[in-house]
Amino acid sequence: MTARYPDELKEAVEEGLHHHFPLADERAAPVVDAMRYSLFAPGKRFRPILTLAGAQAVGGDPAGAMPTACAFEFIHTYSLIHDDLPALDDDELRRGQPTCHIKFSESTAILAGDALLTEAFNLVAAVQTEDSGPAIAMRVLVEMGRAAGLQGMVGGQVVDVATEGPSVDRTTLEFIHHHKTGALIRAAAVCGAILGGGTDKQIAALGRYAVNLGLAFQISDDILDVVGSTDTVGKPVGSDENNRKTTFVSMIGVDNSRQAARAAIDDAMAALDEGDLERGILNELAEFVLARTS
Ligand code: GRG
Repeated sequence: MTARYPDELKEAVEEGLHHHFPLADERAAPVVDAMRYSLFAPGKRFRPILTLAGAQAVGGDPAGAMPTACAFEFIHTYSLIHDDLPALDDDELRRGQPTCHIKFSESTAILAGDALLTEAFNLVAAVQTEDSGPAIAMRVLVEMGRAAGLQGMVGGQVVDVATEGPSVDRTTLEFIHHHKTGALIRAAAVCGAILGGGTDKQIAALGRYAVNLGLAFQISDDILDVVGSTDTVGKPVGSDENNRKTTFVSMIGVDNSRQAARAAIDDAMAALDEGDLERGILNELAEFVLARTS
């Protein structure tokens, strides 16, 4: 199956990232270079696209959500940089190029990640507040903070690190996925709907869509680690097995994993109908997740 990817939104995000890249004193150049290197490496821009699509799905203007969309990509890039560090996954290839600490140094990579995370919140607090007003921007900041911190990505990473080696049960695996990957994906979509002026019902429905999309995204990542190629994925495949990690594939096999991803996508699409949301791009993203090769 060849799924269409929303390239027009991806291009808009690329422009947005250049536009909203933070200004810095030239003495910070070594870290700024590392931030640029990782941020402008070829990524799918999945989370910021979801923010723009979320705004559009509730009838809002996607352009009005661009600062927040970019902030989500800053946070995502920080997580990749830090996750690749020797103290965590110790990876040497990301987005088809040497990881940040290999290209620069460990200390530079740590600071580049720290700066991207912090600048994400600055961007929303300053620029999005100016565009959307303090009440809306504050709602975005709360969602973003929850998704990035202990109740989300960092919390999921803690459990992931703590359970390395021994096999984990399905409940624990789903906890890790929902927090480590799903929380940011959910928040990216929900913030788009908030910025687009969605109703509470629409925002909740979009949240359910994105939780399921995030689960399917992670299951497909597990599948790609077994059946994908390093060239298209842009990072080493087979690493889950080499690191003896429990994944959906190691737990239930490739075919059942594909079925689990399909079931999650079916639930995601049902949520869209429930919330009277425009399917358009959200449908494309769901089809992409099922068919992805990168
Ligand atoms: C808090 C340090 C820290 C880490 C959090 C999210 C995370 C844990 C680490 C990121 C690394 C990782 C392999 C996460 C699993 C989720 C995932 C599939 C990430 C890759 O996202 P894509 O496919 O990547 O959207 P691109 O490069 O396209 O943006």
